[in-house]
Amino acid sequence: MDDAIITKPTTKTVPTTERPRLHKVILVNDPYTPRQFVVTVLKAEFRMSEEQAQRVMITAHRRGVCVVAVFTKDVAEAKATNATDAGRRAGYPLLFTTEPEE
Ligand code: TYC
Repeated sequence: MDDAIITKPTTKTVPTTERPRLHKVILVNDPYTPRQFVVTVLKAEFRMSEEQAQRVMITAHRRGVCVVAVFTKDVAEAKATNATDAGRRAGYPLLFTTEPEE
């Protein structure tokens, strides 16, 4: 008797769970917003310590921009908008932008 073993072709699915791309929040320098105001906004919106906020502020002041933190797209955009609005309400041109991480 022909005991043929029938093997079904199997396809293996390799799980490829890609993490969502993170987005950077970038602080942009300007000549008008007071340094301490920038520090206050960084502390309030990004939960930074005084020291961290000072470092980020002075880096943007010297180099033109500084990455503040990375978040998912929605969170990065919401935080950048909130922080920019805080400056706007106080009459300053303070600007936070976002861009996707490489
Ligand atoms: N350049 C501003 C000043 O000299 C301070 C400042 C720093 C403003 C960083 C914006 O993103 C900024 N008063």
